[in-house]
Amino acid sequence: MGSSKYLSSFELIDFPDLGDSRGGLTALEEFRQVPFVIKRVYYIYDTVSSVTRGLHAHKKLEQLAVVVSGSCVFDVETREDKESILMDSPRKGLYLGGLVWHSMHSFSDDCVIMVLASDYYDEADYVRNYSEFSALAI
Ligand code: T46
Repeated sequence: MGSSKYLSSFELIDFPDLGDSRGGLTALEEFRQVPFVIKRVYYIYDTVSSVTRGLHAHKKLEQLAVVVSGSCVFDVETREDKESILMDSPRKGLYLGGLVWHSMHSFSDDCVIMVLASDYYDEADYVRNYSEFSALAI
């Protein structure tokens, strides 16, 4: 085990399906499906399939990313784990807790990513340099 002072974990969460014959419905509630207080919601759309976004970690921010339409791949990395996760359902959420290096790519044309975040936007919380991430993750 390392001694980083930062939370550093990711987890794929399956949401309950509340849909019926009329269509799908998924609900996200604070401290139920979402393991933190939601202070901000943003969404990414009109994506370009050949572009890679992200390529950073956060120091303290917790986030839950939901691909509400289409699909894309999240590459996620902590000191201990590294995975490529295909996000292709509005019933899946990817929890990103703190120091998780992540990037998103292979966007479908209809991809829309909705992200719930535990804090307001703060550029000082971003770690945009991989060497800095590696040093903080120790
Ligand atoms: C993340 C991944 C999953 C704001 O001003 N407010 C905001 O709430 C956000 C999210 C971004 N911005 C500004 C900062 C940049 O000037 O919007 C611009 C684009 O942001 P960025 O290049 O960081 O976008 P992505 O897609 O690389 O990363 C985003 C989030 O920023 C990031 O926190 O974890 O999505």
